[in-house]
Amino acid sequence: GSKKCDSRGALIVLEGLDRCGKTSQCSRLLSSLEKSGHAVESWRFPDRNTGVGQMISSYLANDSHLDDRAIHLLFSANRWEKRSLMESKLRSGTTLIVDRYSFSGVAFSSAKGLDMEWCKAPEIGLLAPDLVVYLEISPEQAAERGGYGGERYEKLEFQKRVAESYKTLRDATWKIIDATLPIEDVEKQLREIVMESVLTCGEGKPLSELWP
Ligand code: Z5A
Repeated sequence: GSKKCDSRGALIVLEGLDRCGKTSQCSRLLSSLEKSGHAVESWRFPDRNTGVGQMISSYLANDSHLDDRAIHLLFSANRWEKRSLMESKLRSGTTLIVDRYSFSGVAFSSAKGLDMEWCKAPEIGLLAPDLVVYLEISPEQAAERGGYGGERYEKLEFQKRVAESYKTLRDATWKIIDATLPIEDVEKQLREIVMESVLTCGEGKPLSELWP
């Protein structure tokens, strides 16, 4: 018979447009999983705390200019510098809730006109999420939430192109939640989907790599 892997944590990724509510939902999910006794951490990309992350942060704040391909590779490198820690956390049983991942990398860079396959290439070999949840909202509705700051990508026209890229990128395994529902309703749907994935990983689902 086939040998089962050990129990491990789940790699949960939340994706969506700016203002879709990912950050709010990640923190709610974190506390609900903690309360039910799970080992869990919440992560986000870009991780602005690393050296690479600081370059990304200054680019997003329009304090520096970088070639489209160069910044794409920095976003990817920012995930590569966290890969081994990610793997050891998951193998030691910690579930990771991750706010943005490789799909953001591909969606935002291809929205600038870069070839999608070129964008996907540097992500090959990163850990594949066990679950991708897309919080769906139209760019117009997201803009109405206000709080678009001065960061580089926070413009309606660009967010429209990002939404189109996400449409091309997503596959049948993604779970889509209507992000315009009240926060509590989104939270409830999200928790149910996530618990299912946490359970499967606890039962020994093997880790895999991008792109499946
Ligand atoms: N980027 C990239 O290009 N390449 C990459 O590889 C990666 C990222 C990883 C910075 O990301 C930018 O980097 C990002 C993509 C690009 N650019 N954009 N756009 P970031 O993580 O620093 O920023 P962000 O994720 O885009 O935005 P955010 O500010 O963290 O937004 P959010 O997490 O989606 O939303 P929120 O803060 O939870 O909620 C937004 C507001 O809506 C807030 O006032 C909430 O109270 C409200 N809200 C939330 N939920 C609801 C509901 N259900 N109803 C009504 N109102 C709600």
